[in-house]
Amino acid sequence: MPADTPKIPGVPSSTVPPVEEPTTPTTPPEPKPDQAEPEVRTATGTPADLPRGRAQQGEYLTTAQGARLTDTDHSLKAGRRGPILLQDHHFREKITHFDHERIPERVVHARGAGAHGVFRATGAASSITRAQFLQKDVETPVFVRFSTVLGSRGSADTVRDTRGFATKFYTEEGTFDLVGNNIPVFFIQDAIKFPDVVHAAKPHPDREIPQAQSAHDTFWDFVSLHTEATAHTMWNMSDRGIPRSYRMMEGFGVHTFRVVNAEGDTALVKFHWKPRLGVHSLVWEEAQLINGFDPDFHRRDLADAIEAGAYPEWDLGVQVFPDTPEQVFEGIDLLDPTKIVPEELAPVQIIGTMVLNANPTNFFAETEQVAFHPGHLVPGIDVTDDPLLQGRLFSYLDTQLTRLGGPNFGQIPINRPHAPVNDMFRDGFHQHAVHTGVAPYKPNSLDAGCPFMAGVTEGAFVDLPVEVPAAKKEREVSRSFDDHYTQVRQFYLSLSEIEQDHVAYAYTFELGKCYEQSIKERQLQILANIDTGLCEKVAAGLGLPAPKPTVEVSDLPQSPALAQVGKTWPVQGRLIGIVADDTTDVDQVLAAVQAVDAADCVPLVVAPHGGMLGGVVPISRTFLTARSIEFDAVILAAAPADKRVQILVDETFRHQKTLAAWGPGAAALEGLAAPGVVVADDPQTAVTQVLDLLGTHRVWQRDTL
Ligand code: HDD
Repeated sequence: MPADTPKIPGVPSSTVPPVEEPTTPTTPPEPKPDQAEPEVRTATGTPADLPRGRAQQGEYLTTAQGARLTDTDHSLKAGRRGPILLQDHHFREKITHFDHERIPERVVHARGAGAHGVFRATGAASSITRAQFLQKDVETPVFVRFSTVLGSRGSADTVRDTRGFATKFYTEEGTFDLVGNNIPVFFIQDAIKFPDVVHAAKPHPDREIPQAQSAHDTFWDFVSLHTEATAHTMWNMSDRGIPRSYRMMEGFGVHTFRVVNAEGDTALVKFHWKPRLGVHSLVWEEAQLINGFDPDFHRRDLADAIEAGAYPEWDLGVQVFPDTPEQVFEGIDLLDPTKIVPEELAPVQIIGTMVLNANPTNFFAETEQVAFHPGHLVPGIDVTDDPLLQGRLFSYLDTQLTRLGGPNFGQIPINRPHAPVNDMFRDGFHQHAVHTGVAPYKPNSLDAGCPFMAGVTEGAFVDLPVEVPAAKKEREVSRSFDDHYTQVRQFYLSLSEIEQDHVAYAYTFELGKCYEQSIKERQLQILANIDTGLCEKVAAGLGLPAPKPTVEVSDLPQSPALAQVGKTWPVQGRLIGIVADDTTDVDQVLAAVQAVDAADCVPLVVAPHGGMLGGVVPISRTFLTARSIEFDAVILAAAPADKRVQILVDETFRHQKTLAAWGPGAAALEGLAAPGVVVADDPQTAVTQVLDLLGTHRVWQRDTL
């Protein structure tokens, strides 16, 4: 502030000493070793050597045009107490930019989390596809975005919903996007119904509630009238609708794709992602609590795991079918996206593995601006005539024009192909390239005819000359799409009894949130057609009579691959709470922490206060900040008489998680003798038993919900 600034009558001068400007920048801290920097792509597709760690790297704050600034805290006013002057170009530039910081959120899948990684092919697919990135030992950089479907960008993570699982492979032959979900079937068979299902499932247009969930009248109104949605709806009501973690979800390409090998032979395939950690879910009460206590649960879980070096991995697999003119396999129409092909009929053959090993550097630049499109195909992979896929081929390109502000979204760093681009596209909003030359057209002579067309031997994408059956134009689907129930019954009966109970509970919850009696009755009729037992359970919960089936649904063989419960999985990355207080033997707590750590799990010590326990063990959570939902298991090294610890124990028990104790901690488990409640002699034994029990995810024998 200049010393001669006139004083305002009646207002004392500031006594705060002026800040010295500009401040001297200090060197940014080195990134942690486990925070490997994701590759930053530039206009030419080569990694740029950009510094990281601070928002601003330069010495002085400048305007957007590079002029150095003296002050960014005060607008230019006519006197200290006067109006702001229109001439304040810095104020207007700063606020205008801020006003436009948000872009439209995705109309669906608005809430998501992304990560960088690498895909390595086994080569097993080389017999069916010539795609370069699927040949033996080829490594391809990837970016994956997981998402919920219904909620807004700021909505909670653990709602009951489908999860998006979209992967961008930056291959040497161009970008391939596999834009899938964690559920292998879809609500509709024809893309023209997409606005209907989305309008029905999104919050009601009058009050814009409820947020991010299907438990409301319009959703159930639609799906109870539109029975082709029955399969997807039941998958949503199953535990698949509330995954424990993005790292523990399967992914499905849903549609059938057509692949072609080097000899020109074609086959039909369905893509599957198989998580190395297994498929696991939350329980509904837990999911609801998480929405309040940690709405970013899935986002945090993914980022924390990657930062800790516990890189999540998935195997990519394909089910392969002969490319017959009918495109039907074992009676299942491969063009119907509401149907699966059970793995027992067509095993999933592993063709590669994906590792996610780097968090995005900037959420907006990467996770928000990434643009997927099922039409981003590479030579060797083509689409089929699935009417849902055909419609998607239009929608994804179209939506980016509004969301990312024009046709040049492919130039945004995260969307830039790693293959050379010579597209002859010019101009348009947000054009970043400075194209040279005068002949961006073909044919030309001024550029000596360049660029040239490629043939198969030069790695061109060739549209496969697939026969289209002689047909008339009509707004119809194939009659083979008509059965909306048989596979749904197969899915339900393939689940374990526990999972079936969860399904019944989920329907009862969701329909219980509807107001319209007729909607509940209509949905009960659908359930009666699938399974009378399921219908009776839900009807009893709703206090309504269970209708009789109106159609006869035949029994298909069960598909054990559809069930989640009953298998054992690796436990790496699981979070284990260790409750202690100032009376606890610190060496023993340390031994437990080390044993958990040695198993590649995460020990989180919970104590009455923050800081260190006995000056030795760092405390991760206090009784105030800890809640059971964060832990996969809880070990008690003490039994403090604190209500919050009691809640922690109660919830952990209710949610079928392992509880263990040693020494004084045993008192906290008194009266809880049940499977999965372990009292051990020492910390090591307690940890070993917990890790053992975690292999099945939950203690399913304990029927506490
Ligand atoms: Fe879609 C986004 C998956 C049918 C129209 N979809 C979107 C995303 C995923 C899926 C994972 C988020 C991508 C990201 O993270 O940016 N969608 C699916 C699957 C479907 C499906 C597996 C069926 C098998 N979608 C579908 C249809 C239509 C759309 C039938 C329209 C006719 N989807 C869109 C969209 C979105 C989108 C409006 C919103 C944002 C975006 O595309 O980029 O165009």
